Amino acid sequence: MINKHSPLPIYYQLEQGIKEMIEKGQLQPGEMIPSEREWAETYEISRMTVRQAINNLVNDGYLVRKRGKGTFVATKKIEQPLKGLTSFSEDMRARGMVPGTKLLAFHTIPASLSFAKQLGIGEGEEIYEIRRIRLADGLPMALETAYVPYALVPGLTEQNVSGSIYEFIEKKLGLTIRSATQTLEASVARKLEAELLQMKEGAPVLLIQRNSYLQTGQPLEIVKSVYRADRYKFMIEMER
Ligand code: 16G
Repeated sequence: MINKHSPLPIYYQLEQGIKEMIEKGQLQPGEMIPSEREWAETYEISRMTVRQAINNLVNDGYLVRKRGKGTFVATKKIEQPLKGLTSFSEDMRARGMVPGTKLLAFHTIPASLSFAKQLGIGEGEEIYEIRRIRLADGLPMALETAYVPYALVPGLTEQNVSGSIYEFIEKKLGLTIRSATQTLEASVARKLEAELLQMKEGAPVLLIQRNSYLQTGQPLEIVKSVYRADRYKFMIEMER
């Protein structure tokens, strides 16, 4: 794994080597990796070099450090294609995972001017504010806050929004969700977000905003989400 005559820095070679062991399954998610001392002795390199490689892998989300316990292989990130307009529940089920929801807030508020414009309604008209933690196999993945015009789905209940909103809108209300625009930006978890997503304050997150529309062209929702960057990566297919 380490070639001391290579022009590549040794920490980099070790980093790539460990990554390869993870990709090939020689090191499994949840498994504890050897200690710094063990790597250093096995490859006759300095502990400083080992530390640098491991730090990089921790920062990139391949490894996690647990204080007083050791360093472990991280759970593999969910690779989410940005292609079809799918719901969280559909995405998780397609991966053989069980989608879940923890409802944090569900009420109506008057639309601000900005929300009203985006939702094609008048300022001050009622909109639902639905705040949910989305879970996959019981683990928190994202924090979502959705804004939906009240007049569009007047009968929404706590029970409906605790399951799949898209399923309710399409199967129960017979509306067709047609298109969406989505933006994605990097940020860090604030205190409350970190608590809700069970991560450290300041850890990297992805902020996603989706505005989706019905077949009629009517805006359906504005959803602002905070995704754990250690659990997700997004994939875009391109053609030229
Ligand atoms: C996804 C959508 C969100 C939508 C939700 C419906 C993103 C970034 N967001 O999480 O806009 O409201 O799915 O999921 O993909 P549900 O049908 O499971 O409630």
